[in-house]
Amino acid sequence: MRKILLSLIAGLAITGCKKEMVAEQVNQQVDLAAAAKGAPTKIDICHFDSRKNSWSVKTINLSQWPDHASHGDIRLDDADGDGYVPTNSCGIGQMGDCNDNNAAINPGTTEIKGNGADENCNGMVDDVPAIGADYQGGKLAYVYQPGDPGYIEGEVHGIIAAASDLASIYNWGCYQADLQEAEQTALGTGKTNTEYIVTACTESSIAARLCADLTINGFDDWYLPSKDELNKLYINRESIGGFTNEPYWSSSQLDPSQLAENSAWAQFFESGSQFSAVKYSVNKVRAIRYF
Ligand SMILES: [Ca+2]
Ligand SMILES: [Ca+2]
Ligand SMILES: [Ca+2]
Ligand SMILES: [Ca+2]
Repeated sequence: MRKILLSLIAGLAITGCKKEMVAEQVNQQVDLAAAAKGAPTKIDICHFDSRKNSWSVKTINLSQWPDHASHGDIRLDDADGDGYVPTNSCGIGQMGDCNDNNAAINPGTTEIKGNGADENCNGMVDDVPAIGADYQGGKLAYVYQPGDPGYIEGEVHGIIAAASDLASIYNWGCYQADLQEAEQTALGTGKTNTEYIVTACTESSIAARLCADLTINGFDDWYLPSKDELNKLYINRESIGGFTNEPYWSSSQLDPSQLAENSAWAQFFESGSQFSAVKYSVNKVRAIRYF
Protein backbone atom coordinates (compact mmCIF):
# COMPACT_ATOMS: atom_id res chain seq x y z
CA MET A 1 0.00 0.00 0.00
CA ARG A 2 2.72 2.43 0.97
CA LYS A 3 4.59 1.77 -2.25
CA ILE A 4 1.45 2.39 -4.25
CA LEU A 5 0.84 5.69 -2.52
CA LEU A 6 4.42 6.85 -2.89
CA SER A 7 4.41 6.05 -6.58
CA LEU A 8 1.07 7.84 -6.87
CA ILE A 9 2.55 10.94 -5.29
CA ALA A 10 5.68 10.69 -7.45
CA GLY A 11 3.53 10.28 -10.53
CA LEU A 12 1.48 13.32 -9.66
CA ALA A 13 4.62 15.37 -9.06
CA ILE A 14 6.08 14.33 -12.40
CA THR A 15 2.94 15.16 -14.30
CA GLY A 16 3.06 18.61 -12.76
CA CYS A 17 -0.25 18.49 -10.93
CA LYS A 18 -0.97 21.13 -8.38
CA LYS A 19 0.48 20.96 -4.90
CA GLU A 20 -2.99 20.57 -3.37
CA MET A 21 -3.45 17.26 -5.12
CA VAL A 22 -0.20 15.95 -3.70
CA ALA A 23 -1.26 17.19 -0.28
CA GLU A 24 -4.53 15.32 -0.68
CA GLN A 25 -2.65 12.09 -1.33
CA VAL A 26 -0.44 12.65 1.71
CA ASN A 27 -3.56 13.30 3.77
CA GLN A 28 -5.04 10.02 2.66
CA GLN A 29 -1.84 8.30 3.68
CA VAL A 30 -2.10 9.84 7.15
CA ASP A 31 -5.72 8.72 7.34
CA LEU A 32 -4.76 5.16 6.49
CA ALA A 33 -2.17 5.22 9.25
CA ALA A 34 -4.80 6.50 11.67
CA ALA A 35 -7.23 3.81 10.54
CA ALA A 36 -4.59 1.17 11.27
CA LYS A 37 -4.51 2.38 14.87
CA GLY A 38 -8.30 2.25 15.20
CA ALA A 39 -8.81 6.03 15.11
CA PRO A 40 -11.65 7.42 12.96
CA THR A 41 -10.67 8.52 9.50
CA LYS A 42 -13.64 10.83 9.17
CA ILE A 43 -15.13 13.17 11.73
CA ASP A 44 -18.11 15.47 11.87
CA ILE A 45 -17.44 19.13 12.47
CA CYS A 46 -19.54 22.24 12.87
CA HIS A 47 -18.28 24.23 9.94
CA PHE A 48 -18.68 27.93 9.25
CA ASP A 49 -19.44 28.79 5.64
CA SER A 50 -18.30 32.37 5.16
CA ARG A 51 -20.18 32.72 1.84
CA LYS A 52 -23.50 31.71 3.39
CA ASN A 53 -22.55 33.23 6.73
CA SER A 54 -23.92 30.16 8.46
CA TRP A 55 -22.88 27.05 10.39
CA SER A 56 -23.57 23.51 9.27
CA VAL A 57 -22.45 19.97 10.00
CA LYS A 58 -19.80 18.71 7.64
CA THR A 59 -17.89 15.42 7.46
CA ILE A 60 -14.17 15.75 6.82
CA ASN A 61 -11.09 13.59 6.83
CA LEU A 62 -9.44 13.72 10.25
CA SER A 63 -6.26 14.92 8.61
CA GLN A 64 -8.06 18.04 7.41
CA TRP A 65 -8.99 18.98 10.96
CA PRO A 66 -6.00 21.26 11.77
CA ASP A 67 -6.91 23.46 8.81
CA HIS A 68 -10.57 23.64 9.89
CA ALA A 69 -9.57 24.26 13.49
CA SER A 70 -7.57 27.27 12.41
CA HIS A 71 -10.77 28.71 10.90
CA GLY A 72 -12.72 28.35 14.13
CA ASP A 73 -14.68 25.21 13.22
CA ILE A 74 -15.67 22.88 16.07
CA ARG A 75 -15.24 19.10 16.32
CA LEU A 76 -18.43 17.21 17.05
CA ASP A 77 -16.88 13.78 17.68
CA ASP A 78 -15.93 14.29 21.38
CA ALA A 79 -12.21 14.04 20.70
CA ASP A 80 -11.23 13.30 24.30
CA GLY A 81 -14.10 10.86 24.88
CA ASP A 82 -15.43 12.47 28.07
CA GLY A 83 -19.04 12.54 26.85
CA TYR A 84 -19.10 16.25 26.03
CA VAL A 85 -18.43 18.19 22.84
CA PRO A 86 -17.52 21.87 22.67
CA THR A 87 -20.41 24.31 22.57
CA ASN A 88 -21.28 24.69 18.90
CA SER A 89 -23.64 26.64 16.71
CA CYS A 90 -24.93 23.44 15.11
CA GLY A 91 -26.54 22.42 18.40
CA ILE A 92 -25.03 18.93 18.26
CA GLY A 93 -24.24 16.70 21.20
CA GLN A 94 -23.87 17.22 24.93
CA MET A 95 -22.24 20.63 24.69
CA GLY A 96 -20.02 22.63 27.04
CA ASP A 97 -16.62 20.90 26.89
CA CYS A 98 -14.21 23.82 27.25
CA ASN A 99 -11.20 21.60 26.53
CA ASP A 100 -11.92 18.75 24.13
CA ASN A 101 -8.32 17.55 24.36
CA ASN A 102 -8.53 16.75 28.06
CA ALA A 103 -11.06 14.20 29.37
CA ALA A 104 -10.60 15.50 32.95
CA ILE A 105 -12.08 18.84 31.92
CA ASN A 106 -15.83 18.96 31.20
CA PRO A 107 -19.10 20.31 32.65
CA GLY A 108 -19.73 17.07 34.55
CA THR A 109 -16.55 17.12 36.60
CA THR A 110 -15.84 18.62 40.02
CA GLU A 111 -13.83 21.84 40.13
CA ILE A 112 -10.36 21.44 41.65
CA LYS A 113 -9.84 24.47 43.88
CA GLY A 114 -6.71 26.56 43.91
CA ASN A 115 -4.99 25.28 40.76
CA GLY A 116 -5.70 28.25 38.50
CA ALA A 117 -7.74 26.17 36.00
CA ASP A 118 -11.45 25.86 35.15
CA GLU A 119 -12.12 22.11 35.27
CA ASN A 120 -15.93 22.21 35.28
CA CYS A 121 -16.16 24.63 32.34
CA ASN A 122 -18.41 27.13 34.11
CA GLY A 123 -16.17 30.00 33.03
CA MET A 124 -14.76 30.49 36.51
CA VAL A 125 -11.19 29.50 37.35
CA ASP A 126 -11.36 27.62 40.68
CA ASP A 127 -15.06 28.62 40.78
CA VAL A 128 -14.44 32.17 41.84
CA PRO A 129 -15.37 34.97 39.47
CA ALA A 130 -12.89 37.44 38.04
CA ILE A 131 -11.36 40.24 40.09
CA GLY A 132 -13.91 43.04 40.34
CA ALA A 133 -16.96 40.76 39.98
CA ASP A 134 -19.76 40.87 42.54
CA TYR A 135 -18.94 38.34 45.23
CA GLN A 136 -20.13 37.69 48.77
CA GLY A 137 -21.38 41.15 49.60
CA GLY A 138 -18.84 43.21 47.66
CA LYS A 139 -16.34 43.01 44.82
CA LEU A 140 -13.77 40.25 44.52
CA ALA A 141 -10.56 42.18 45.24
CA TYR A 142 -7.77 39.65 45.54
CA VAL A 143 -7.25 35.86 45.56
CA TYR A 144 -4.40 34.57 47.73
CA GLN A 145 -1.53 33.16 45.71
CA PRO A 146 1.06 30.54 46.71
CA GLY A 147 3.43 32.21 49.15
CA ASP A 148 0.81 34.62 50.51
CA PRO A 149 -0.15 34.44 54.17
CA GLY A 150 -3.54 32.74 54.21
CA TYR A 151 -2.94 30.69 51.07
CA ILE A 152 -4.06 27.09 51.53
CA GLU A 153 -3.23 24.61 48.81
CA GLY A 154 -6.35 23.16 47.21
CA GLU A 155 -8.57 25.96 48.54
CA VAL A 156 -9.46 29.44 47.33
CA HIS A 157 -9.38 32.37 49.73
CA GLY A 158 -8.86 36.07 49.51
CA ILE A 159 -10.21 39.55 50.00
CA ILE A 160 -13.54 41.14 49.11
CA ALA A 161 -13.80 44.91 48.98
CA ALA A 162 -16.96 46.84 49.71
CA ALA A 163 -18.37 48.12 46.43
CA SER A 164 -17.88 51.73 47.46
CA ASP A 165 -15.99 53.94 49.90
CA LEU A 166 -17.49 55.11 53.15
CA ALA A 167 -19.49 58.26 52.58
CA SER A 168 -17.00 60.81 53.88
CA ILE A 169 -13.40 61.17 55.08
CA TYR A 170 -12.46 60.20 58.62
CA ASN A 171 -9.55 60.20 61.04
CA TRP A 172 -7.75 57.08 62.23
CA GLY A 173 -8.36 57.93 65.87
CA CYS A 174 -6.52 57.80 69.16
CA TYR A 175 -3.77 60.29 68.38
CA GLN A 176 -0.92 59.86 70.86
CA ALA A 177 -2.24 56.49 72.01
CA ASP A 178 0.07 53.59 71.23
CA LEU A 179 -2.04 50.74 69.78
CA GLN A 180 0.85 48.33 69.38
CA GLU A 181 -1.34 45.35 68.58
CA ALA A 182 -2.58 47.14 65.49
CA GLU A 183 0.82 47.27 63.80
CA GLN A 184 0.45 44.20 61.61
CA THR A 185 0.81 44.88 57.91
CA ALA A 186 0.46 41.45 56.22
CA LEU A 187 -2.43 40.05 54.19
CA GLY A 188 -5.10 38.75 56.54
CA THR A 189 -4.26 41.10 59.41
CA GLY A 190 -6.76 43.87 58.74
CA LYS A 191 -9.18 41.80 60.79
CA THR A 192 -7.04 41.60 63.95
CA ASN A 193 -5.86 45.21 63.61
CA THR A 194 -9.46 46.40 63.32
CA GLU A 195 -10.70 44.28 66.20
CA TYR A 196 -7.92 45.62 68.40
CA ILE A 197 -8.46 49.27 67.43
CA VAL A 198 -12.19 48.98 68.15
CA THR A 199 -11.43 47.55 71.59
CA ALA A 200 -8.57 49.86 72.52
CA CYS A 201 -9.83 53.12 71.06
CA THR A 202 -13.25 54.29 72.21
CA GLU A 203 -13.53 57.27 69.86
CA SER A 204 -16.55 57.23 67.58
CA SER A 205 -16.52 57.81 63.81
CA ILE A 206 -12.97 56.55 63.32
CA ALA A 207 -12.05 54.55 60.21
CA ALA A 208 -11.73 51.15 61.88
CA ARG A 209 -14.95 51.41 63.91
CA LEU A 210 -16.98 52.58 60.93
CA CYS A 211 -15.82 49.50 59.00
CA ALA A 212 -16.51 47.16 61.91
CA ASP A 213 -20.03 48.55 62.27
CA LEU A 214 -20.95 48.05 58.62
CA THR A 215 -23.57 45.65 57.36
CA ILE A 216 -23.57 45.36 53.58
CA ASN A 217 -25.73 42.89 51.65
CA GLY A 218 -26.26 40.91 54.82
CA PHE A 219 -22.57 40.63 55.68
CA ASP A 220 -21.44 42.29 58.93
CA ASP A 221 -17.80 41.16 59.09
CA TRP A 222 -16.07 44.16 57.54
CA TYR A 223 -12.63 45.49 58.47
CA LEU A 224 -10.23 48.32 57.73
CA PRO A 225 -7.57 46.76 55.45
CA SER A 226 -3.99 46.33 56.65
CA LYS A 227 -1.14 48.07 54.83
CA ASP A 228 -0.55 45.12 52.44
CA GLU A 229 -4.26 44.54 51.90
CA LEU A 230 -4.76 48.20 51.04
CA ASN A 231 -2.01 47.87 48.46
CA LYS A 232 -3.88 44.95 46.83
CA LEU A 233 -6.93 47.19 46.58
CA TYR A 234 -4.72 49.82 44.97
CA ILE A 235 -3.27 47.33 42.46
CA ASN A 236 -6.74 46.08 41.48
CA ARG A 237 -8.46 49.45 41.86
CA GLU A 238 -9.59 49.63 38.23
CA SER A 239 -11.36 46.27 38.38
CA ILE A 240 -12.82 46.80 41.85
CA GLY A 241 -13.96 50.29 40.95
CA GLY A 242 -15.28 53.32 42.80
CA PHE A 243 -11.98 54.65 44.19
CA THR A 244 -10.86 58.25 44.13
CA ASN A 245 -7.29 59.52 43.78
CA GLU A 246 -7.29 60.59 47.43
CA PRO A 247 -5.33 58.83 50.18
CA TYR A 248 -6.93 55.84 51.94
CA TRP A 249 -6.38 54.62 55.49
CA SER A 250 -4.95 51.26 56.42
CA SER A 251 -5.49 49.72 59.86
CA SER A 252 -1.71 49.41 60.40
CA GLN A 253 -0.28 51.76 63.01
CA LEU A 254 3.36 52.65 62.35
CA ASP A 255 6.14 50.70 63.97
CA PRO A 256 7.06 52.11 67.44
CA SER A 257 10.34 53.43 66.12
CA GLN A 258 8.41 55.60 63.67
CA LEU A 259 6.33 57.71 66.03
CA ALA A 260 3.67 55.04 66.34
CA GLU A 261 1.46 56.89 68.74
CA ASN A 262 0.93 59.64 66.24
CA SER A 263 0.78 57.93 62.86
CA ALA A 264 -0.63 55.08 60.78
CA TRP A 265 -0.04 53.86 57.23
CA ALA A 266 -2.07 55.37 54.42
CA GLN A 267 -1.77 55.13 50.63
CA PHE A 268 -2.15 57.62 47.84
CA PHE A 269 -4.44 56.09 45.21
CA GLU A 270 -3.07 58.35 42.52
CA SER A 271 0.62 57.40 42.81
CA GLY A 272 0.27 54.20 44.84
CA SER A 273 2.85 55.32 47.39
CA GLN A 274 2.27 54.38 51.01
CA PHE A 275 3.07 56.98 53.63
CA SER A 276 2.88 57.73 57.31
CA ALA A 277 -0.19 59.84 58.01
CA VAL A 278 -0.82 61.58 61.27
CA LYS A 279 -3.78 59.94 62.98
CA TYR A 280 -5.90 63.07 63.21
CA SER A 281 -5.72 63.68 59.46
CA VAL A 282 -8.78 62.64 57.48
CA ASN A 283 -8.63 60.12 54.65
CA LYS A 284 -10.88 57.94 52.54
CA VAL A 285 -11.94 54.51 53.83
CA ARG A 286 -12.75 51.30 51.97
CA ALA A 287 -13.81 48.29 54.02
CA ILE A 288 -12.89 44.70 53.26
CA ARG A 289 -13.94 41.23 54.34
CA TYR A 290 -12.48 37.79 53.70
CA PHE A 291 -13.60 34.61 52.01
CA1 LIG B 1 -14.98 16.00 25.02
CA1 LIG C 1 -12.86 17.62 27.88
CA1 LIG D 1 -14.86 26.36 37.19
CA1 LIG E 1 -9.69 24.71 39.23
